[in-house]
Order: sequence, then C-alpha cells, then structure tokens
Amino acid sequence: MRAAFDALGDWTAHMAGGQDTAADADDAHPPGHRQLRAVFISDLHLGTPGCQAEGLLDFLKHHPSEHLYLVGDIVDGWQLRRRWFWPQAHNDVVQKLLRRARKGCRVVFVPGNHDEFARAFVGHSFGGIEVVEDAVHKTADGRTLWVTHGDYFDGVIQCAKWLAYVGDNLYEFTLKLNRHLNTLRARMGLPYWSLSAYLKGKVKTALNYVTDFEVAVAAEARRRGHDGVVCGHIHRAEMREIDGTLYCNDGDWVESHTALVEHMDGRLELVQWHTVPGHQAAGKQPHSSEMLV
Ligand SMILES: [Mn+2]
Repeated sequence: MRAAFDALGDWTAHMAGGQDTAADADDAHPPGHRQLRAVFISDLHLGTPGCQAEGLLDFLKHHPSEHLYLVGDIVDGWQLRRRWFWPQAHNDVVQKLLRRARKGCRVVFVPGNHDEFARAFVGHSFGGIEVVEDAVHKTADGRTLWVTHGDYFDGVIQCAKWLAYVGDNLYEFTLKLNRHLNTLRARMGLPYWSLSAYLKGKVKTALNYVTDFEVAVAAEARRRGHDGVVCGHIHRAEMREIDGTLYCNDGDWVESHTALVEHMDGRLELVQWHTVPGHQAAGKQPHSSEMLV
C-alpha cells in the first residue's frame, strides 16, 4: 500500500508540475475531427517505453467527446516502481486528459491492475477526473454498458493460462513420457492410454484463453442486467455479440492503437489510429502484450 501511495504521489506531483505544452496548443480541433458522444480507451501503460503516447495524443486531438472513459492500465505503476520512465509525451497525455476534464468533458477513470494504486481513491476525483471501481454508460440509443478493466476475470481463467504455458514447454516431453508410461502399463497388463492426447485436450482449452475471457466478461455483464460491456486488459480490440450481450474491448495503446467510440446517435465503433502527422511511427519496440495485461 505504501508503494502505491508513493506511486500516486509521484504521479500527481507530475500532473501538478507538468507544463501545459503540446497538450494545450490545440484549442481548435484539426479539420476532419469528429465530435463523439463517448470515447473509451485503456491499456495506455504510461510510464513504459512501449506506450504509443504520440499516436494517442493525435487520436485524442481528432476525437473530441462528451464522455471519456479511461478503462484501466492508464499509468503503469508496476513498471514505474521498478524504473522511472516519464518522457514529455507521457506528461502531455496526462495534461491532455486533465484539460479535457477542465473543458467540460466528463472523464471517468476505472483503474486496472497496473494502476491498482488508484483503487484506493475510488469515489474521489483528481483534477475533475472521477475515479470509480466500475461504471455504467448509457448510450444515446438507450443501451447500458458495464465498464470494467477486466482483470478480475483472471482468477476465473488463470488455470487455463497456466496450462497454456506448461503445454507449450512440456509437450515434447510428455510425448516421451507417454511412451515410457505405456511400456510400464503394458508390463502391468493395462491397456494403452494416451497421456499426450489427454494433455492436448487440456492445451486446446488453454489456447482458448481469449475466448474464455470474453465469454466470462459478457456473462457477468448479462448477470448484472446490462446490454453490453466495455473492457480492456487483454490488449485485443473486439466488438461482437456473445449470447445476446455486446462484448466490446477497446484494445490498447502499446501495439494496436485502438479505441472504442460512440457516435452521437449511439452507434459504437472500434477505431484504429495509426497516423501521426510529422512523426515516424512512434518508437516501436518489441513488446509482449502478454507481459502487460
Ligand atoms: Mn490489465
């Protein structure tokens, strides 16, 4: 907890001390911008070299909205505790978010596992940004969407994740073990039994990790009586119906540069944003999304 408070202290100090530089220079929205009802972004992982802050700033500039949901893993407290990494562009993102709140956009922050330090401040607001455990967004066409980061579902599917890892590394070994096991079984007069086929079945289940996650989150949204859910966490943008419940994952700003937006008429859309005018593709680094979820 102590470390969490330190991290928050550092973060707020940076926010307070940061200069409104690039973030404040764009009062007039660029041509071609779209006024939206809501924007959902998550998994920015500010404080890590993988965060595509320039692309995100450009996206925010082009997508003004009435509501902005920060769906977790915004600031990577886990990484910052290990090594301080906070370039100007990351400061600009924070300034941009605060400025958006100042200008009348309702900014809601649902903490994730990498910024779980903020969960201690649920019910408070910082610079006009509300911190909540989870949220319910009502679309213009009357649908309710449960907004949650999604890490609470790790427990449900952790077993499958573990099996995927073991399966990858030990499959070859199990084939060998299988042979020995069956030699032994034959000697004892027992029939052939395929260990590898048994494990293969398990591994196949494990590789369905993403699907399991999506199904579990959608089922919980349904149980809570909502029409759909917006989450992040697994860094895989998606929008589809699962057993009559709308599952939306707004992706991430480490690899996929994606966001979920709601148009003024309530229509939802996944936006992938790759253009950064005047910039090279911002500092691409080899990064495993699995490490950051
Ligand atoms: Mn996460």
